[in-house]
Amino acid sequence: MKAEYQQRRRSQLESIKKTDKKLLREMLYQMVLGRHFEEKCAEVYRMGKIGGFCHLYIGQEAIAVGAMLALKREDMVITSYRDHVQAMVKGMTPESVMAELYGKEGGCVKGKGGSMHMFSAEHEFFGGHGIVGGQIGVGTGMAYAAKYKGTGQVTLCFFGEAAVNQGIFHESLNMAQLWKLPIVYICENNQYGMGTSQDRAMSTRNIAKKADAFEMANEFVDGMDVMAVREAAIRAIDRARENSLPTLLEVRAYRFMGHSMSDPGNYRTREEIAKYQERDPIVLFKDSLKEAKILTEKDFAQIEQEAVDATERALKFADESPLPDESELMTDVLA
Ligand SMILES: Cc1ncc(C[n+]2csc(CCOP(=O)(O)OP(=O)(O)O)c2C)c(N)n1
Ligand SMILES: [Mg+2]
Repeated sequence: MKAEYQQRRRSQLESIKKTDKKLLREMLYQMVLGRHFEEKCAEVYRMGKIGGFCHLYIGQEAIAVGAMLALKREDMVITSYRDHVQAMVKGMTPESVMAELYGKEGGCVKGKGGSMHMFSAEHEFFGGHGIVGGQIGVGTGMAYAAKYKGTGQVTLCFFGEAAVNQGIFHESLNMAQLWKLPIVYICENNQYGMGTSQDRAMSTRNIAKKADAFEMANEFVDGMDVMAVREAAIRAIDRARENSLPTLLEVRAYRFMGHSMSDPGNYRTREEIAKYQERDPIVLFKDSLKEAKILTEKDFAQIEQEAVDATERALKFADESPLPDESELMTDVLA
């Protein structure tokens, strides 16, 4: 494990040297904010301030940050119910995400969506979807629309590894390659679909190669290494923007927490979780930035403080925001 960690750091260092320092700091900040925001969510959920389903992103921060900070502002993103951090990395405020979690009027969809349904058309963020794999079809349609209208937008479509077993994954990839759509499919392989490990549900470990069946470009990426994710995302986004072609990225990470707040996680061992926590993507990135002399412990403490402050402001905003008015009951609802 030690040798593997050293190897990752060496390759991360190479890539850090080629990247703008301000951007590196922003990447670290977004990862730390994502982690702290989600830890606070768990805390206030237990206090009863958040109701319903709530899926945390802890351990997977390098995927959203590595991929999304390689986008242009006008590019589009769609994801599953594990969506709080993706929404913030796309530019939505922590206030609007936390108030949504609280079911309050100040939330990004006025408190009517909750944890699984973050949306903001203004930020080109199209959910937040509870149906496993549903966003793969919708995201493919978004990419089709962008191509049809000639907007030049690229779509990033995130989904879990369990969604790959759904028919919609295969139907969508076929169409995307056939119609040459500007989309990047990002499979966040956290190795579990609820309590079921990938090994128990899929005949192969190799998800990236499934794209070969459609003659689609594909790559396997280390999801603990934010720079590796960024580099693979840039290659895929360029392919979409320059040549209007899709890519499938399989990004392997690990879900540090249970599937949702109601999951005690009895199906995996403490040892297994500890093994992955040893390679925490935030610690890895921080250590590499220190080695590259781009960051000091003091800078890191400053970044952590900024993340704490931003989360505290979001919690205060959500607490003080009113509940939605009764007159909102039937607005924005399709029946
Ligand atoms: C069509 C459908 N089937 C089943 C479910 C119940 N369900 C919710 S999450 C989940 C597991 C999905 O795992 P994965 O795609 O790997 O995403 P992760 O939760 O690991 O991010 C399942 C089976 C659902 N929401 N939708
Ligand atoms: Mg999964």
